[in-house]
Amino acid sequence: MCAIHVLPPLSSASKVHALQDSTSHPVALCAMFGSVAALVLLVLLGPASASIGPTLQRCPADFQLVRRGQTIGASEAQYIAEKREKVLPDAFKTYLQSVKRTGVQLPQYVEQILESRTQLPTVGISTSGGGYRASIFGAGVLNALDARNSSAVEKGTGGLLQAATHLAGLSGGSWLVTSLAQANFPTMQNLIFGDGKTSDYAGWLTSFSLWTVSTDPTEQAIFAQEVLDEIAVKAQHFPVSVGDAWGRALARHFTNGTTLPTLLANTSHGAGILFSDLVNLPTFASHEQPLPILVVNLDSKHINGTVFPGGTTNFIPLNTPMFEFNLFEMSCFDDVLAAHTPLKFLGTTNNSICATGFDAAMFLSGTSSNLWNELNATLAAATANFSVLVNETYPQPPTLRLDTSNYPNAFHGVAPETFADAGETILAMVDGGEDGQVIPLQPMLVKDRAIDVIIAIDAFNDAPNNFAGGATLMATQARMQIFPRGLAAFPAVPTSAAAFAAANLTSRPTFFGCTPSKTNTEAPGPLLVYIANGAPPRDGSPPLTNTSTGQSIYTTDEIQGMLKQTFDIATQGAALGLAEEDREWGACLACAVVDRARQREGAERSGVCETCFARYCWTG
Ligand SMILES: *[C@@H]1O[C@H](CO)[C@@H](O)[C@H](O)[C@H]1NC(C)=O
Ligand SMILES: *[C@@H]1O[C@H](CO)[C@@H](O)[C@H](O)[C@H]1NC(C)=O
Ligand SMILES: *[C@@H]1O[C@H](CO)[C@@H](O)[C@H](O)[C@H]1NC(C)=O
Ligand SMILES: *[C@@H]1O[C@H](CO)[C@@H](O)[C@H](O)[C@H]1NC(C)=O
Ligand SMILES: *[C@@H]1O[C@H](CO)[C@@H](O)[C@H](O)[C@H]1NC(C)=O
Ligand SMILES: *[C@@H]1O[C@H](CO)[C@@H](O)[C@H](O)[C@H]1NC(C)=O
Ligand SMILES: *[C@@H]1O[C@H](CO)[C@@H](O)[C@H](O)[C@H]1NC(C)=O
Ligand SMILES: *[C@@H]1O[C@H](CO)[C@@H](O)[C@H](O)[C@H]1NC(C)=O
Ligand SMILES: *[C@@H]1O[C@H](CO)[C@@H](O)[C@H](O)[C@H]1NC(C)=O
Ligand SMILES: CC(=O)N[C@H]1CO[C@H](CO)[C@@H](O)[C@@H]1O
Repeated sequence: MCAIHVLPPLSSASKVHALQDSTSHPVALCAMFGSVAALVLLVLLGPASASIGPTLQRCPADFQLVRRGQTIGASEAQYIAEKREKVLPDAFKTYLQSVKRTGVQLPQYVEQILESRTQLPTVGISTSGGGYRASIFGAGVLNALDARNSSAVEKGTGGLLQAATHLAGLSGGSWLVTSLAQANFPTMQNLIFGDGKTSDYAGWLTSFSLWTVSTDPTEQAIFAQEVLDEIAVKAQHFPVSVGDAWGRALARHFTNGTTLPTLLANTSHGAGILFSDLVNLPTFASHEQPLPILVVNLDSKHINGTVFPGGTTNFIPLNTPMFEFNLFEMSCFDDVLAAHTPLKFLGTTNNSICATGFDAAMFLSGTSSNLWNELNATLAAATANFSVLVNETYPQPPTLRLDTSNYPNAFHGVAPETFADAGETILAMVDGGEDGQVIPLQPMLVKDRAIDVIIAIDAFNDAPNNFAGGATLMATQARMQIFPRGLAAFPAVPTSAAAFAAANLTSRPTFFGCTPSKTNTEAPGPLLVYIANGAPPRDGSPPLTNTSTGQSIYTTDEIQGMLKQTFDIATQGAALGLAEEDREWGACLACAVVDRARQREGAERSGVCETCFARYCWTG
């Protein structure tokens, strides 16, 4: 159980380490919170550091607060169309070259589709939550799909990342997606460790914890003071809560503006990096980056429903509408709301006075990873003081929740018959995985996105020893029965953890949706390529990828070890019943990537694709 200190001694890095072995959720949360006491100290300290925040001004003449419907916005449509035109033809050719290096003979249709301009598949990647473990595992899979990694190219998987159009993350996965986007799409090595050259971006700085940057109380207090000061400008016009402080703490790991030597310096630490501004970065201007999407849950007091069983952090009923932040909009694609508001003007609630600067990248990512609403009375005591501290500095109305990340409700009055929170002035948002869907799949089921294949990366800890067990796919399957209208079909998956385990679906890559139902051939929905952190390495070496969710300090060696094992998971496949790697895996993955395009053309699956599908498809 986690120790709660009223005043020093401060929770030290070594104490955080001591918590690592536990798999229990409250302890994981404890480790994330680090030292509450140190934050109490900060009130004793002096003056403000830099504060950047949203401002209010008259709205542009053509401003539209809400767009309705289950379709994507014009800006996204344009970005994807331009990417399709300018980037994808070469990206898929490069990917095909990588697949062909394995020497496996591909059916003619695979090459023909990947070399065409008009029949190219649409690939989305969804990367799960699970704290730093999930950030690292997700990065490891992206690395195995990256054309810039020559080992990945040798394996026949390199290049798929460059051919993807959408990249969704939630919670720990949102840290990966946000840092990757804002750092201008570096390689995974440079993303995690920095490139040692740019002074702007130094990597994830995993040598210090999320809340506890130092064992020295004075240093820790300086850090805490800065975090609190950095939300001063926002607090002038908007509600603030623990979610704002959390975002500022996370920014010291996942954005530009922080290096180890300047950790405590009065510099920006990424304040002012807006999600909607990222579109101006060079790799977005050139359409190289997939469109980043962060998923969050609404913690509504108006919704009663069944909480999906199984996951340790499941808390939000599955019948709650869910939200995403893409580069252009905050969106709800569920039919009960089906509404969108421009991200650039997040914080706005009418058409006359507009907020800008509200969509701070790490505030959004901190929302996607905000688990504070889950704390029970015992643990609430530990964080109450933190929330109280924010509230003492910037007093909030008694009705405002201090445990959630709060957004002025742009959808006030929208769909009052079906949207439970239409009457609320604030939308209280929390971690995107709290409904049990810990892989952000729903953005890939938006029909208008026409995703053909989802690479679903699972580093949740729903199985023993912090491994992934498939519960998150079951949650999405269950939710699709509650919100079926207007979304693409989700492939059938098993309905029990035991079934996942018995069929080894988490210990090797698995394809779902290989045989879409005959009645549904018009719109079969995407094929799912599921890559899970499900088992120790087949070669018998000690598993490194199953760290606890609460571990937030990692050495370089630890991370490199995890990346190496993840690389093997994502590049080796598994020949059924065999211990060694499947040399056809690169080809098999390509077969999955083109399969919906093949179906559209009316070609028959053949050659290696037939045997691959026999090997990797779950058929129920
Ligand atoms: C609250 O969390 C503590 C710490 O894990 C646990 O011992 C206690 O049983 C929990 N209480 C409830 C009501 O869930
Ligand atoms: C930090 O810098 C800002 C300007 O960037 C300044 O207003 C503030 O006083 C500084 N704080 C400290 C503690 O030096
Ligand atoms: C490719 O990935 C492997 C495995 O993680 C790693 O050792 C290597 O450094 C990577 N290469 C590049 C160029 O990033
Ligand atoms: C962050 O730093 C990288 C590396 O210097 C740079 O390419 C990128 O443009 C920066 N991003 C932002 C949002 O300033
Ligand atoms: C939810 O359940 C609570 C307790 O049973 C009840 O008081 C409340 O009215 C219900 N709310 C809705 C929206 O059904
Ligand atoms: C519009 O929103 C602003 C900022 O929240 C508020 O101050 C103003 O009163 C609102 N105007 C109307 C007409 O509701
Ligand atoms: C926050 O502070 C205000 C003003 O002191 C108080 O009225 C309110 O109840 C506090 N909120 C919470 C949740 O404690
Ligand atoms: C990782 O899995 C192994 C079993 O394969 C287990 O012994 C070990 O305790 C696990 N590590 C963690 C941190 O859960
Ligand atoms: C699952 O894997 C084990 C070896 O790890 C093997 O013995 C068993 O046959 C596999 N089961 C299926 C259904 O493939
Ligand atoms: C858990 C904890 O630290 N609680 C403290 C919160 O702050 C009050 C005074 O402000 C203390 O009395 C509690 O012990």
